Amino acid sequence: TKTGFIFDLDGVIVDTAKYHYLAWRNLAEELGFEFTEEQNELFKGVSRKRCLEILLDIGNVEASQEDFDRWMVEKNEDYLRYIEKMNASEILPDVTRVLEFLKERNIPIALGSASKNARPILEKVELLHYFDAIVDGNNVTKAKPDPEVFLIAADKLGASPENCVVFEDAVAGIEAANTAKMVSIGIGDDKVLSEAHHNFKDFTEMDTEFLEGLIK
Ligand code: G16
Ligand code: MG
Repeated sequence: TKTGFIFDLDGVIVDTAKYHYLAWRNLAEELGFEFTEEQNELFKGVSRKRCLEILLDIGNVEASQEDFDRWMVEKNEDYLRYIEKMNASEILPDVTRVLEFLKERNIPIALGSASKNARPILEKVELLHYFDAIVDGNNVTKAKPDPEVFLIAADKLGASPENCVVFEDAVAGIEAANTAKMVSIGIGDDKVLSEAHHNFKDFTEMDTEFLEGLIK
C-alpha cells in the first residue's frame, strides 16, 4: 500500500522548462553568447544557482560575486514575467485526472521540486488545493540527486519513504527517489530515465489499473 504520492513540478505537472529556457537565453544574449534549447536539457531539475554556474561555463564568462548575484535576480525576474501569464491550460495532459484519482481516495499528495517559485506556479494553474505538502527550493539544503527533498515531503505527509511514490522527469530526480527507497516513476523518455522502477511517456499512458495497483 502506497500512502504518499510526490510530484516533481517542471516537466511533470507543467512545462516551465520552456520559460526557464527563454529567461536563460535572454541573459546569455545580454552577456554576448548563444544558449541553445539542447543545452537547456542540462538545466532540468537543477537549482537556479547551479544553472547559472553552468551557463557562465558555457559562455566562458568570468563573474564577480556581485555579477553572479545580480544575474541570478535578473534571470528570475525575467522568468517571473513569463510565469505571470500561466493558466490552467498549461497543465500537462492527464495530470489533473491522476490528482483527482488520488484525492478521491484521500491519499496524501506532496510536491517535491527544486524550484523556489513552485507555490505561485501551482496557484497560477489552479492546482494548489490538491497538495497536502509543498517541499521546494526554499526548503532544501541539498539538491537532487540528494534525496532530501523527497524525504522531507514523505515526513510532511506522515508516510514512510518505502510507502511513497515519486513522479519525476529528470535523471537526478529518479536517482533521488531511488536513494530514498521510494517507488520511482519516470515521466518522459524511458531511455533517459532507465533507472526508474516504471516508465511512462506522459500521464495519458498511465491507466487506472496501474494506479490501483500502486495503492493496493
Ligand atoms: C525546476 C527546473 C530547473 C530550475 C529549478 C529551479 O526543477 O527543472 O530548470 O532551475 O526548478 O527553479 P527556480 O529558478 O524557479 O527556483 P523541478 O525540480 O521542478 O523539475
Ligand atoms: Mg522536473
